[in-house]
Amino acid sequence: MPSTTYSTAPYTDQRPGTSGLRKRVEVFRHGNYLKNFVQSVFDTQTELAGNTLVLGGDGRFFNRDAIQVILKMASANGIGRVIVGQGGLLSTPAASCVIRKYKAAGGLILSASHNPGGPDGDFGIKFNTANGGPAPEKVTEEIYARTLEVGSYRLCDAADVNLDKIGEYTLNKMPVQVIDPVTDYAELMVSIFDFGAISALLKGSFRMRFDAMHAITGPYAKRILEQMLGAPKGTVINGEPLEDFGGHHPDPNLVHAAELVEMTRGPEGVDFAAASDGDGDRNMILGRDFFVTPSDSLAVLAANATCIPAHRNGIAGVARSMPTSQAVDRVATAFNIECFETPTGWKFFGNLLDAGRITFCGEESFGTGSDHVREKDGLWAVLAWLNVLAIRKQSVAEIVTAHWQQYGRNYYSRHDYEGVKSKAADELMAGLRARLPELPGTLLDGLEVSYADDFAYTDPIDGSISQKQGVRIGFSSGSRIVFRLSGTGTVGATLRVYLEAYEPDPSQQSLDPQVALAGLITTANNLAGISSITGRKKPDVIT
Ligand code: VG1
Ligand code: CO
Repeated sequence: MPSTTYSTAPYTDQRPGTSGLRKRVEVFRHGNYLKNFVQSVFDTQTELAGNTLVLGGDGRFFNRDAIQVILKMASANGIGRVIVGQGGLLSTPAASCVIRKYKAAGGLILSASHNPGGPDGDFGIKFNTANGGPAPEKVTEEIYARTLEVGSYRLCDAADVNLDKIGEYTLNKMPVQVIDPVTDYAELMVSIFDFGAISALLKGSFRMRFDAMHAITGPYAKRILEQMLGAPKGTVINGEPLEDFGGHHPDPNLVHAAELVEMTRGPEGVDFAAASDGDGDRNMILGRDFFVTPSDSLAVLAANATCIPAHRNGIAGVARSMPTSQAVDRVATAFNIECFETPTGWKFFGNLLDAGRITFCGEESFGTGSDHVREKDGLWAVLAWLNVLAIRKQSVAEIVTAHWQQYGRNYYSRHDYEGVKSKAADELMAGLRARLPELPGTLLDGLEVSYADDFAYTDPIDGSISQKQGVRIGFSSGSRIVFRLSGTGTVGATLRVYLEAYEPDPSQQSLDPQVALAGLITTANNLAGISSITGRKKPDVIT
């Protein structure tokens, strides 16, 4: 089984976005698209040679084919050993856990997260470093630079590895270990949470549903919630991973998980419901007739961290991505712990977590996590909520409304305009950027602008600088409007408008967010000229 070097022509469109390289499946399947990228990872990440690589994906269409190709390339490139999840499966947080536990030099995770799958859907690949987290910008830029010049790739002509059977294999002398994708992750969860208290809750009259959306978390949720914690069978719905996610967007929000939301409605509604996305790193939390925004979820978990055994003595600090609401900032102030504002994308939390400066972090985009791994973690968030519910013995709505009464409520919403023409989106952002210097001190629809900038971040640990991370307009009332373009889409551009208003008065905290934010929404539209530039009258998705 010789390894052969094949010549190939580089691609010019392989720059990783917010979370790895993401394209239509047909792009990945065509020519050497996948191979050129993987070879660029092996060429630049030289620590992988002779060391362990973790490999797995969310099970979407093309996952298995891609894994076989990567295994043969790993062997030909001198990788020491590959640990791969059975069936080619590993959720993103589980991959992070496995990289850390087995001291791998890195990992390749195959997923396009919450984007649809299937032959006409999306595919993606992401490189994680030895800390288990998404590669920092410096590393993704190295890989990208290599994709522009890579002229050959190496592959060993061997038979496919049997991914379905747990065990040890060799591929042209390289050991391949097919592991159970759930066991290591489940053990980690046991070491963090109060499984006794959660189990007692789930075996009582409390009713919950977990929607795996036919994506990767099905096997994880069934094992942990139903088998280990004793939740009734049927607690996990849509638990069978499917290559096309049943034709749906595996995106846990009010729009795409509408069936689950319905189960929480009315007096017969369940007490608690949650969902996760394609690769298992996102989460949506619902109580009966109650939606917890991801920003509030982070704040509430931070405020209640000591309910969780691993955090009995408190947390070191918190971080949130810039567009995430400032609810957690108020908790940090009250607890006198550090709070960081980072650019969008989990990679920016890595250094802070590694340095022990933060314990919890989160994003408005249904991402919450802690220092247990270096990715956001959907099931972790679900278990964290269950742990808090089990200890506080109150409903989700009671806990969140009490939180607002204590800290004030940050009304929050994100409006997405999808599939906008790239030229129009760029024009809109450029127009906003040009106006930034003149805005501070002026009135916009009667609101005084206190600051207006294009968010730049200096990493407090390694000093690296990331610029142009989104336009922020802050008002003296504490309200905020943020504009940025998505870095994960595959068709045209997606404009995201983030709206936030602070309400300290408990008698004013029960409005529909779209009503509470109506004035800001109009201001945002007028300021950016959204309808005139994009031709859109309303957003495609409101979360
Ligand atoms: C989106 C979210 C961002 C998240 C990223 C990856 O990025 O806004 O908060 O980190 O997806 O999530 P963007 O650039 O499209 O706004 V996942 O679940 O795809 O790993
Ligand atoms: Co995801």
